[in-house]
Amino acid sequence: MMEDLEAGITRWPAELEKAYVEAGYWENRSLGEQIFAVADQFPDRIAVIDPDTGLELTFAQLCQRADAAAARLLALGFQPGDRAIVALPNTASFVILLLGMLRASVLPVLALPSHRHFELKTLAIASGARAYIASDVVRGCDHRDLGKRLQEEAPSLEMIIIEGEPLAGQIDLMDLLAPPKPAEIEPLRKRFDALDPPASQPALFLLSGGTTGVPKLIVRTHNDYVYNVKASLAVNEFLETDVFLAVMPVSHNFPLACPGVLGALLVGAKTVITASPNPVKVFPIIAKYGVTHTALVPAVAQSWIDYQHLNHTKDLITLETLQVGGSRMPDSLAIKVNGVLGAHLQQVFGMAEGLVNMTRLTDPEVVINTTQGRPISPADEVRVVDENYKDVAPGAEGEILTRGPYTPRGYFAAPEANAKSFHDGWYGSGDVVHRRPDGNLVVHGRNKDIINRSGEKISAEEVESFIYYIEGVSRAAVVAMHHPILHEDVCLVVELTGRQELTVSEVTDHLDAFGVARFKHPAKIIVVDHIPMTKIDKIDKKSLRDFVAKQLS
Ligand code: AMP
Ligand code: DBH
Repeated sequence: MMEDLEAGITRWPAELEKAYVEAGYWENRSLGEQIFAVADQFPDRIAVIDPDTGLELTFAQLCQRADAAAARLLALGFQPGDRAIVALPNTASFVILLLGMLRASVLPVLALPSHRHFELKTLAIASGARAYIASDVVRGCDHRDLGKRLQEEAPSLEMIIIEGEPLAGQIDLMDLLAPPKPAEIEPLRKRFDALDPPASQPALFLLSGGTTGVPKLIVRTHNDYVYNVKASLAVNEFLETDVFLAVMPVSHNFPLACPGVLGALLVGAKTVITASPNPVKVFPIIAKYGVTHTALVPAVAQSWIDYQHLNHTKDLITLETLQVGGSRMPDSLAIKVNGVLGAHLQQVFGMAEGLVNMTRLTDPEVVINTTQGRPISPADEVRVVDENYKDVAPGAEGEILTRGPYTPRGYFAAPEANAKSFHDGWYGSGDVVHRRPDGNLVVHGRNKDIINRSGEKISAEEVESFIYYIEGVSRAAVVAMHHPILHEDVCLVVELTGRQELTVSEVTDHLDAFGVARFKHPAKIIVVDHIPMTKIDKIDKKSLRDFVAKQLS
């Protein structure tokens, strides 16, 4: 129920909430209601295309299915405010389900299909989710069995909802998402219009790629999330005649809401949603549907550039704007985007916690190629501070702090994490930046113990905690190492006692047994006599990273 959630949410100060409404940042209209209003304007336009299944839905059909899904969710026993973990790959089903959940005020906890037992169990416990919603088999992982196992350990998970072929006792997602009978359409519409939630309520939960072992959930309210999307739309210059390609996992804030799928829905434009970013598969899709905009991580942008450079396809003629973000885009890669892909680059430095920075399409080339942009809203506040939270001199490097109308004031029900990451209402992402006189930010690195593996954030501490269970490991440190494609990958440095060796495959088996997502597994292990320590007896990650870089060069 909604009331139960409130205790876990840190709200903005009341006077600021009022100011955000008065300034028009917060419209007091829910996300679902706004998408339905757009659909009423353009009922016959195509809203979603899923080239992998061939499904195409107009705005009217999408909304009808969403209302039908909402009714079926309530019939299953869900109540407004209940949570369900959604770990679907990129399919049209995701979009129908998301809108259906918005209509029923059942809150999606947006997880990844690559998450495994460990992540999902912790998420289920942290969110109190009543259901796990996934595809039957994704890249060799059977989510039906995974769901069964999860239910044993996370008692809140009453329902497993599966796209494909569910096991006995599990619910078929297709039954949930099927179109309503014609006679049901109007009554369903009336019913869920009447249940439209206040925009101050949570719309969904995003995951933070946090620094601690505990997954951090970010509650995004209708008011703040709609504004996130609309401010992104304006800066991305995405229009109703454009076509958005969702090809990075849409559970991520970037392809979902910056402006992403939700942006396309809110302007009445087409979304093409597909699972593989492989250029061999995706380039023909771009050509077929006339894709104009998409959002990628640098590693995927690199693969597109390499492919196009070799093949000189004519597939990208309609592509106008390529957003790249999630991890630092090397300047040397940025420079190639326009020449090779024929699209304008927009660098995006954002976070599920809120603040989104973008370069502007009208910026000089040098700004677009060498900076990560500036805040998308005039109400975003950014400070660059030293280790004592004092502002650094203009232009100097420091850690970024931010607050604003779409940057929540705390994680969900996580006082300890909040004490670390929020300072007097300012969110500290741990990114080290400098701000240029023109306001653009350049990301130099980070003061947080994560590995950014092609946009997926991995907590070093989390991985280390599992390594200590391996027999003979007396000290373990996980650090980033350079990877030519992913830019960063996971390296494990260990001190061993009573054994000489530790192999990658042993560690992988070990982490698999704990159900840790594969993308977090170390790709390289270095055995040392002594892991360097700081004066206060903590692992010296900085010198360890330098050591690893030297070892591998
Ligand atoms: P999360 O909090 O999991 O949403 O991840 C957000 C983090 O991703 C930021 O705090 C940055 O560390 C990183 N990030 C996102 N975009 C960029 C970018 N364009 N350049 C460098 N780092 C980025
Ligand atoms: O990495 C991210 O989380 C991210 C990247 C770009 C993000 O949340 C965003 C834009 O909004």
